[in-house]
Amino acid sequence: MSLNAESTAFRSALEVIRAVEPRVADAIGAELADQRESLKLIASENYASPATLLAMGNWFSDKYAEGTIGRRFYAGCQNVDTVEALAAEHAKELFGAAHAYVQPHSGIDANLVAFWAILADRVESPALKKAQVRQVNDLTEADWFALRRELGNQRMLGMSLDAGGHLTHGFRPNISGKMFDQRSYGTDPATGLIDYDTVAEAAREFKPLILVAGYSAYPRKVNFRIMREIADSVGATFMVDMAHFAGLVAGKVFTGDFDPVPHAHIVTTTTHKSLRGPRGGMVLCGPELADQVDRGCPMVLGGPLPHVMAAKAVALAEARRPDFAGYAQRIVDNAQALAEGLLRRGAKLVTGGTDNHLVLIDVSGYGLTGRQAEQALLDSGIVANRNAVPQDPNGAWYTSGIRIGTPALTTRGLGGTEMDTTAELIHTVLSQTTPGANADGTPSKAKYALDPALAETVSKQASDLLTNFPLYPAVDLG
Ligand code: DSN
Repeated sequence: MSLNAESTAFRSALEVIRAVEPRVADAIGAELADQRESLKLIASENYASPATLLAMGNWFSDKYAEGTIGRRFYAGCQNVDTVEALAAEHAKELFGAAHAYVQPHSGIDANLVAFWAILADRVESPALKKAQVRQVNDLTEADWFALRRELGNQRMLGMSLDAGGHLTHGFRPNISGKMFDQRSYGTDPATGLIDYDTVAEAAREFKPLILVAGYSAYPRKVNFRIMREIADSVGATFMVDMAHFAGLVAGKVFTGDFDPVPHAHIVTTTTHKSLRGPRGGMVLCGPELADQVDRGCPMVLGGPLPHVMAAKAVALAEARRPDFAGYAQRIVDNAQALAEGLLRRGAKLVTGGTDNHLVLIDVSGYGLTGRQAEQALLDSGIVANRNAVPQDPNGAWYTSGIRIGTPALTTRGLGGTEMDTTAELIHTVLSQTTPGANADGTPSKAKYALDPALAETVSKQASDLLTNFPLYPAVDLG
């Protein structure tokens, strides 16, 4: 029997790797087996296409290409220029953006590039201006001191971590919460929704340089038109981190007021979540910030990863195909089916449902912490992660929530019926798990009890659910 192209490619790659370090080849094979068998509900994960994966395993990895197209610090970058230009072109077309910078290695890197660009563009600092026009040798020590003082302490207003914001949006333990004078906006305690009047009031009082919107764990749409009006009313630069929902923007599920690209001054994203590309980041902006954004490497980033830029070009080309819109819509349909299935069984959901790709279960309704619930689900073959809920009494480590998302299972082809079964499995595990106690009898936030036989039954049901939806069906490793 002749093998298809994907099987041949991956088998050959593993054979070559195995000849050098068989344990790495084994681990790669084991990872595929594990991913095939588990019910992956991590809202930020997905399965990139074989073409995207294969675009990363090649000699582009050997090339240094600091700088950007037309402004490289290394010679011989003509082929890197080709893939970088292709990725940027696809990104601009896909999102309707004037400029795309495809070098960031991750979402955090993309956000740091955006912060730099905004600071460089907006901060009134004569020393910075001098440094910008490359008169760095003319700067005195006093200039450098002034520059550091003026660049630091700028104001950022972002969504708080427990309301669903990302740690890079000013969360104190992150660098963003240390380099910026930060304030955060939360959600309405009664509804769990963003209250735009409260955001506007916070912006009026605080007068941030940067207003950040975007989230990792907010299960609703954000009205970016209103957020831009708020930013404009206080002279802030409006930045959107669309890492989680970039696939929904690409697939035109989020349009009009809910598409960040026409409303934000600058948009950052990862490429590996709902967008279904390689692990990496990206920045989109208008012409006014483009020059500063393009200085991302080596200003902020280490050398670009040309092999990942090649894979970004492939994945973005895939996202421009007509079928990607159907995929994006199915992500949301599945999340809503999952939410309805959970609600029907009595689960408590933050905001009472979802209109994006994720659902946030408040597991205090089951008498559990997020950590206990996460582990009990894992024991039962269900991979999801714990997450804070608004005003979480258990903090960001133990948490009171479980975040589940549908991009990955939707890629496998699961639909509404399977989402209902998934809701049943999750509810069964959470309702049968009981919190444990410490040795001194005090309640533990980590220990729990779950009948191993039940965990095994649910694991079997979870894996049965996947049998009709093979992962990478064209890839047979033998
Ligand atoms: N770690 C990503 C997530 O899971 O949401 C965000 O950085």
